[in-house]
Amino acid sequence: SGPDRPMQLDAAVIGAGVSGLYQLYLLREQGLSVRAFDTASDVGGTWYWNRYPGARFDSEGYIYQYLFSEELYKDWSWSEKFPAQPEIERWLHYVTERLDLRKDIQFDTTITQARFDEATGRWRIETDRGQAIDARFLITCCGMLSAPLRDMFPGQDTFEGEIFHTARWPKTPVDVSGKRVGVIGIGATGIQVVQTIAGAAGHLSVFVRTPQYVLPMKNPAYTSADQEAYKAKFHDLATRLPHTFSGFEYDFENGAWAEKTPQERVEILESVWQDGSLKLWLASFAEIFFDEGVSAEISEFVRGKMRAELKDPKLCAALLPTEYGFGTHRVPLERGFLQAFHRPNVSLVSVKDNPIAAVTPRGLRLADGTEVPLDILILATGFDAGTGALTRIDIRGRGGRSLKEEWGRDIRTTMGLQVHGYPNLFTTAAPLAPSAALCNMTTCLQQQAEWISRCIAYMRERNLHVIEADEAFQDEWVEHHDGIAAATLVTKTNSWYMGSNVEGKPRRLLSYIGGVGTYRQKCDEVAASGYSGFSLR
Ligand code: NA7
Repeated sequence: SGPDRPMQLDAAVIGAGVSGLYQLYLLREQGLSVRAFDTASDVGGTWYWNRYPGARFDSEGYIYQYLFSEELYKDWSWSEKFPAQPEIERWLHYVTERLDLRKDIQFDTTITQARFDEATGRWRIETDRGQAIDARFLITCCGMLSAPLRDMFPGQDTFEGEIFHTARWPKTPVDVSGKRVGVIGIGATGIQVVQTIAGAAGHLSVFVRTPQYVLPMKNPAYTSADQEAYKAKFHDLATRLPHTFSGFEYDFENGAWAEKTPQERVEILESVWQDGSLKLWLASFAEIFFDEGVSAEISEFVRGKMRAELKDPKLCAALLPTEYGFGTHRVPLERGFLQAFHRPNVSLVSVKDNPIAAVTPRGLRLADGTEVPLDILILATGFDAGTGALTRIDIRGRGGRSLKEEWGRDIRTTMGLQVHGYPNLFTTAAPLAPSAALCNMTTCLQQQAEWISRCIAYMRERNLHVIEADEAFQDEWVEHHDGIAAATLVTKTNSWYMGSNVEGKPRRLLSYIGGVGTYRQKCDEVAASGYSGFSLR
C-alpha cells in the first residue's frame, strides 16, 4: 500500500509491548483484520527499549504474567522472583510465538499522524515510511513510560564521550570498565543502573537531586519446586489479582493503623519490610496514602532502615528523604544501591542546591562552576509519562482538534479508555486509569485491553460503527478521579505521577488511585449498561 491505496484494517494497534500484544490477540480472535505497528525492531515495548544494565522487574515475575490463559502461564518458568530484562524480553518473545502474533506486527514503523474522518467514521493513519492506513478503530498501546526525556541539558551535543538515556540503551554492550561514568537520576531506573555498574566502573559519579525512599529487594533464584509452587497458585491469582488495590498478590489486609498498638504496627512493618518486595508500600497500611500522621511514622520507619545501611551522616543527609512522605511517588526496590556509596570509586554529587548547569565536551558543569570530568554520561532522567507517547503523534479528532494541544492545556480522559472528541480511539496506559504508578502493569493492561475488545465486539454485534465518550461523562470521570486524588498525599509530592517532571505539563495525578478493583467494577458497570456515557451509532 502507499498513500494512494491505504491499507484497510478494522483496527490499528500502536505498540507491540505487554498491552499491544494482548490487544492484537484479542481483536484477531474476534475475527477482525488488525495490525500492530511498533517503532522498535521487535516485540517487547518497555522491555525492548530498557536494556540498560540492571534493568529488571520490581513486580514479581509470576504476577507480571498474563492471566487469561492457564497454559500460556504455566508453560513459562521464571528463573528468579524478580527477573531481569533479558529474561523478560525472552518471555514476551515466547508469548508472541505461542499466540502466533508476529505475522500481524509491522516493526521499524512509527505512526506519525492519525486523523479521524467524520464522513467515514474511520481513522486515517500515516507512518514514517510514507504508508497510509485506513482503520475503523485506532488503539494506542504505547505504554505509560515510553517517551524518554533525553534533551535535558544545554551542551549535550558537544559531549566528546558517550551519552545514553537508559530507555534508549544500545543492543551492543557498553563497557564501563576503567571509565569515568556519571549517572543522572536516582528513580527506579537510576537505582538499578548504579547498583549494577558501581563495581565495574572506574569511577562512578551519581548526581542526586531528590532523595528516594528505597526498600530492599530479596530476589531468590527459583528451583523447579518454587516454580511448581507459584504455578499452583494460578487460579487463585487469576481470580484475586484483578480485585486488589494495586493488582499485586498482596493487598491491604492488616486492618486500620489506629486500631493497632505501637508494638503491633512495628511488627507488621518489620514483616512486610522483610518480604523484600513492594509489600510495605502496597500492602501494609492504606493510611500511607492519606493520613499525614501515619505517613510520617512509616516514613521514619523506612528512613531508619536506610540509616542503618548508610551509617555515614553525610550520606544520610544526601540520601534520606525528609520533604515528602514515603510512597507518595514510585517506591523503588534496591539491591546494593545504598551500599554502592560506600565504595571508594563511587561519589555522590548533590545537585539539589548546586544544579547541573550544562554538559561540556569533557563532562558536566555545575552551577557553581565545578567541572566533573566524564567518559560516559547516563541519563536516568525518566519520561514524559502517560501523555508523552501520544502527544508525540499528531492525533486529530473531530473538527481537526489536536490531542497534543488539548492535553497541553488540561489532561482529560474518560476512564483512561477514550477521550471525548476522538471517536473510535481507544487508549491503554493512558492518564486517569490505574497504571504504572499504582498498579502492576500487566494486571491493568489486561483489563483495559479486554474492556476495549468487548466494547468493539458489542458494537459489531449491533452493527454500530462509531463510539465516542460523552463530554458530560468525561467531566464526571475527571471529577471523580480528582476527588479521590485530592484526598491523598500523592498530589502534594512532585514526581512524574503529577507531571511535575516536565516543565509546563498540566498538574494532575496521571494514575487513578481509587484502586484496581474499584476501577474494574466501574468499567464493567459501564459495559453492562450498554456503554452509558458513550454515544454509539
Ligand atoms: P524517574 O522516576 O522520573 O526519575 C528521574 C530521575 O532523574 C529523578 O531522580 C530526577 O530527580 C532525576 N532528574 C531529572 N532531571 C534532573 C536534573 N535536571 N538534575 C538532576 N536530576 C534530575 O524516572 P525513572 O526512569 O527512574 O523511573 C520511571 C518509572 O519507570 C519508575 O517510576 C517505574 O515505574 C519504572 P528529581 O526527583 O526530579 O529531583
